[in-house]
Amino acid sequence: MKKVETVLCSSGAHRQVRRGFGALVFRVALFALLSAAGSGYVFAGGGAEKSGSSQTAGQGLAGKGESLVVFVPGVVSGSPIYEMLVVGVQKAVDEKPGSTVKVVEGGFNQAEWESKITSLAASGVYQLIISSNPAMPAICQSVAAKFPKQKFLLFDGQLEGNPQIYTLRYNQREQAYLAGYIAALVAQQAGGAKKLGLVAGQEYPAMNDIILPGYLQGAQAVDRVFSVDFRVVGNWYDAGKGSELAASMIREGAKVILPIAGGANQGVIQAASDGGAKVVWFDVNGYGIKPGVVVGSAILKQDRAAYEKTRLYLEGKLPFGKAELVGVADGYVDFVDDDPAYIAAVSETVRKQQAELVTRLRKGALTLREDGTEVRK
Ligand code: RBF
Repeated sequence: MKKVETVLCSSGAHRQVRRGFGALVFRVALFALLSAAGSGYVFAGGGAEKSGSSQTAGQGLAGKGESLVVFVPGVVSGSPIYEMLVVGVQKAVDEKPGSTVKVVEGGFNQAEWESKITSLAASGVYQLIISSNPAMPAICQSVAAKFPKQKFLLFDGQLEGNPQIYTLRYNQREQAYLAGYIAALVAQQAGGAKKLGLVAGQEYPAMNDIILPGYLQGAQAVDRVFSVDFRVVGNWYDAGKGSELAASMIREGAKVILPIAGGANQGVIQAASDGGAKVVWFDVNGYGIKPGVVVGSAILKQDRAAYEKTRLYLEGKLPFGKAELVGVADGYVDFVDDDPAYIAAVSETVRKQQAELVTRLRKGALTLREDGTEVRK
């Protein structure tokens, strides 16, 4: 395990990290889906309910098909990882006549998620509850114990050995490494301080142990001198706070910033645009959001995974009890290098260097374990 030193600054939400040795298209598709006939969409967080007419409770119980529910731990809008989840599940359901899906937004109060999932399970309506984020396996495990027939399909989290739960998570060490590598190459070419930024919605084990160190590791593979200024918004929606944190980082020398903060990402991109800094996007292709400012997109294929695993479930073949991990070589994590806005924003020299890394990862010539160990073939 590689060593990561952290220095807490006065704000408590501001860290310098240095290792010593060492989509727009989606939104359109999503809203088309959600407004299409047959899409139930319930805002459990805000209280407003817009459930679709054809997604009625009880459907599926009479052998007509399966009733599924997507529980979004937060809100869909502004969080590409959730947008992809909804799109993928909906596609699988659309292909299976008689099956239905309802999307429930759990809202930002994390303390309410377990009781909301409990209500969904207690209703007895949904054969499968689908969700996504690293906090969900523990919550669903506790609900599963009370409802032994309830099944769960969970992404972006891990739990093995519970016969009611299947999980799939992504190799975010590789995803973050790709982000750190392009960020450092771009910063290096810009000259000045070898300093990057990362703005997170909150701290959680996957962030602290995998994403942040992976980002730093990728940057230091370019030059060991690189450091990462890590700051935390404290929620997944506050664009004003995101902008404030990013502006402060830029004043202190950060050249490229990686925002992983849901709706707060918009503030980061605005501050970068105003302050002459660049942004690397995470989870989906972000080049179109601010062409010229977004210089990299390290993506997850959560739409693909959600489609495939929901389909597998509908075919009766989802291996409950298992926990899968997928990375670049498996085709579920990648770097978007063929977008015209990437080609226009980043010099050929830098693109060539990034391409070498991307190719090695895609071919499996290089893989990164989650603890950061590099495996070369
Ligand atoms: N990512 C988002 O984009 N939006 C969210 O609302 C969001 N909420 C999260 C809540 C918790 C409790 C945790 C642990 C993570 C959350 N994430 C969210 C981060 C997400 O799981 C993932 O790490 C990032 O999207 C990077 O792939």
